[in-house]
Amino acid sequence: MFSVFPTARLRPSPFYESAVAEGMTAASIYNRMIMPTSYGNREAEYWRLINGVSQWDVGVERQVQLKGPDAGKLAQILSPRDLSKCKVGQGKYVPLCNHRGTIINDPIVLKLDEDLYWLSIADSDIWFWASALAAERGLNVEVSEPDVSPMAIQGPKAEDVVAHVLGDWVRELKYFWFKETEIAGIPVAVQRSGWSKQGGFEIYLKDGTKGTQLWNIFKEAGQPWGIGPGAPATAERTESGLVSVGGDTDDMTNPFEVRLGKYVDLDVPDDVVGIKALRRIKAEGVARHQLGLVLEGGVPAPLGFHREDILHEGVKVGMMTNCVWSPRMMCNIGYALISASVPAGETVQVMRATGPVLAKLVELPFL
Ligand code: THG
Repeated sequence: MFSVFPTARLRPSPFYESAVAEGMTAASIYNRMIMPTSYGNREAEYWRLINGVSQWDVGVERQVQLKGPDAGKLAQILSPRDLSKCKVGQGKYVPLCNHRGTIINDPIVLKLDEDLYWLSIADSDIWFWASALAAERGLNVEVSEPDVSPMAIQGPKAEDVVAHVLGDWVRELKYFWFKETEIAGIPVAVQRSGWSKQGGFEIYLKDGTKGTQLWNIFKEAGQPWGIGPGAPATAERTESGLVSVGGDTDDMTNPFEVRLGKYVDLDVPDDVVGIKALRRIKAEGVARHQLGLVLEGGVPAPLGFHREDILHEGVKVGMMTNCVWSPRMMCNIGYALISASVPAGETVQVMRATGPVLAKLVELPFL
């Protein structure tokens, strides 16, 4: 048992008190914030996400706001995905890369207005990166981290809950599109999105003093559908093939290696960071690729702090970046980042802490 030592450096989410009140038992650190990861029964939380509706404190998904006449220009400079046709009210998933074409983050870019964008970021300091690039390129844009914190409502019954709170119009919202509105006077943006493949919405709270109030509105509204607390679920996201940048990637990984090539448009302008490297990588072909691993053994054996080596015919060909028990497949599954010369269908050895384990390579997603 441990508790969090509060410091001004480790920022609580506006939903932190609700998470504690709900009985949070485990947490991780993400964007220098506390991210709840369990409420004591991961298996029950998983099935609630698969069959019902789950409420997540994902306030750690910070927004990097670009505001001003050059906001769109900066958004495109940061994004190797073409944003020229992105409409106000639309979001797009974008792998951000550095000048070597290495993935440094994978935000959802939200276009709130012609001169206003949010990058809803994964776990790295894009605020520094964006403000440095804006200054270096002489752009007229203000880069900031606004008081905006997402809460996710995920699962097959999420739409009913969100429609109950906001009205049936949310049922018409297209994937990654969003709308700014109010809930009991609380300013929010509501988007069809979330880090699961079970469907759902994210409610971006625009007033950090209202976290508990907003949490309780959805908690109460969701009772008829059996809503309960949960968190981004490693088992579900792995089954679904979602990438966790920083976990499944290392400091050399490009988007093509981890199945994100479809979010790269090679004909974006030359001033887009990393695009020249990405064109070269695409032309040369990748050295590694990401596949699924189905491991032998009937006992849950998650990955700890370290990635584990993968051997093929006795030779190290890469690493397992993620491993989790799949309650639907009834086995341990994981991701391999391995030499592109080793295809799906092959059997490999994963060098686990407890000894070598055989695993079969498969295409992603698993389900
Ligand atoms: N929501 C918001 N911000 C976020 C995340 C989120 N920031 C951090 C992190 N998650 C960013 N990473 C992802 C990764 C995958 C997806 C979204 C954010 C995702 N991908 C789908 C897929 O891969 O199948 C769809 C992508 C597409 O087709 O455009 O949803 O969850 N606010």
